[in-house]
Amino acid sequence: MAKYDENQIQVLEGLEAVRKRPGMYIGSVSERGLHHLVYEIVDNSVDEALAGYCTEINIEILPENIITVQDNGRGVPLGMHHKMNKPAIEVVYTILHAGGKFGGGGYKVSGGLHGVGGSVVNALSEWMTVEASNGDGLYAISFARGKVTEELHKIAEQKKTGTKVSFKADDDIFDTTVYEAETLIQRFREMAFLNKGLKITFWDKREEENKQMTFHYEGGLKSFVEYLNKNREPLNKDIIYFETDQNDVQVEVALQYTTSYSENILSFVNNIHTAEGGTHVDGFKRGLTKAFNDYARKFNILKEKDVNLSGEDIREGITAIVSVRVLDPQFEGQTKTKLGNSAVTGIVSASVLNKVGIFLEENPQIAKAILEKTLSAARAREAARKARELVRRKSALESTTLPGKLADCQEKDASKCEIYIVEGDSAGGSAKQGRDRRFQAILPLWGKMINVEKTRADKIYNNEKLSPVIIALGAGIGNDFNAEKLRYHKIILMADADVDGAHIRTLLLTFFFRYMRPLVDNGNIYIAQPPLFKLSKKGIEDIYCYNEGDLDIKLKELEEKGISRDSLAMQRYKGLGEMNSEQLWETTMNPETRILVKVELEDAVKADEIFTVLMGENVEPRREFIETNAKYVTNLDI
Ligand code: 28F
Repeated sequence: MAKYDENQIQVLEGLEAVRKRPGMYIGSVSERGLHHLVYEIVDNSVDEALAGYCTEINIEILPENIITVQDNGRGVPLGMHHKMNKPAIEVVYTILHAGGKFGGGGYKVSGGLHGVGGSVVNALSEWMTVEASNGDGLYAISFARGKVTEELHKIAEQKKTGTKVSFKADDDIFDTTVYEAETLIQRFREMAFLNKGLKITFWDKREEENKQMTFHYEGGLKSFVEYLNKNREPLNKDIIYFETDQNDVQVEVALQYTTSYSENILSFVNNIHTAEGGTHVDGFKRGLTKAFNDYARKFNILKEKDVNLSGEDIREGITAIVSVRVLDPQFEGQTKTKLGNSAVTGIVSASVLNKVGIFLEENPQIAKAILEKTLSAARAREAARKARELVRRKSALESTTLPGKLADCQEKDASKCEIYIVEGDSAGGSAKQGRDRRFQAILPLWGKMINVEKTRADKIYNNEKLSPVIIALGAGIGNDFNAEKLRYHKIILMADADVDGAHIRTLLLTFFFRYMRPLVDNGNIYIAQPPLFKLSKKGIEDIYCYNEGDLDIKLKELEEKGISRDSLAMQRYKGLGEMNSEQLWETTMNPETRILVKVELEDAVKADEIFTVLMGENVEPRREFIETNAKYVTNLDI
């Protein structure tokens, strides 16, 4: 009978806690949580790289979604752990938070969900095997759901050091155990950018995929900025890059200006993407603004009496990565991705002010080009403010200047209201008739709208296609955006399933992503799914199908009821206009029967890239993107 000393009990309690509430440790048991398992294990190898011992990490997905991660670090120690009287390798992979790999001294910089480490992955895996070599033989230990099934034993002679972890996620825990290669690839690419010189290889060996990629960037963050700007026109050819190390805070920054109007700053703490920003970003902005204003005054681009250039104008067109490493990061915010350490602000601000100041002095022509752009942004913002004042005054004067085209709803509580933004007057007409006017408003849009990716804020306000949307939603745009003033909590885009419909939908989504970002982050935006086919036959109710798969299922069901396919009339819908108001209500607007797709942005980097490619200046990357992705497009009306 194995003696249950306090160590075993600690292990069992830890595993119990993790399996009972996995969401507490990996965020969720959805596909995102599944992917976190991989990130946690990879983070252990990245720690080994940060300590200077690992130069390569290889990740594979095997058939049946088995993951293997291998590094060429020192190998998890095989010796007895001083306190736990069992091998360190077992401690690292079974005791919660045993990660503190380098104790107090070194950096425990692994991130994932703030260093829960390999023991959580072990607890949530049907099985896991950890192999390690410290230089005199390869040893292995195996587990099932975190419990040892095979004690540590030697499996081969091996001089090379390193660690290899293989695991299969537990079907009993996760909604899905099928990995999405593209999502993992995004994160591996990011890890390689954040850890310059580290080579990460990925191989998806599942039959239908067989995808192999290698990420290796000697340029680190510089390569990251190049990657983010690959579809933009740079303003300064070479990328401004520097790293500093002060009071246990490592700062690494890369930035480049382009002709775009958006501000694109990505920030990381100990390799964790801080989507909500924090003190490192505040410090970056403060240092940057001061560097440019000091330079502008020193070289008389700003006169004594001129007001300072605003941070917002200075950051127009910037792509920047701010990556810091701190010993004890304090994470705040809704999704715990905002850095709270106040000391970091001053450290980052000082290093940015110093390094950017030197760069501007050494590159006057680049300084001039950026400042010219800043000054025109300031003028445009002033014009936009005036335009906004005009719109506001106009709407203040005739307080009901809601756009004429808007058929508003009766309900006044915005959380119960929804607005359909409909493409085309005909569909708009039948939507107005078919809707439930108590809580559904209709705003028909027609023709092409401007592409905000290529336009500055002042043009947005005056655009007669977009201003009805801005006024109808009532929450303003850009820095003025105020979610409290939103008049409808559901904004539903309803357009034809053809290329024009897709184009107007993409233009609207680009506009929302660039100028009303909280709508996207808070999940206010939906896409209506009109039916693609209608099956009809005398004596039975019309049957609507929403895509090819749905059609096959419905046809099979009818077949089983003895109704053959050729006894049915099948209509393929080319556009919303082909439905009358009852059909439109029944199939696409009635909350009981409709299908809505909520627009969610999993990954801001990916979304930014898509919007820049699809809507940006350069044609070439767009052609490339469409050619690469065309095979995924279904039902494209030719
Ligand atoms: C595929 C996953 O887990 N790699 C790891 C190491 C290396 C050391 C270590 C890990 C000491 C006692 C805490 C080796 N030599 N890849 C990995 N590589 N853990 S995990 O040490 C664990 C600490 O418990 C290591 C000297 N120092 C550290």
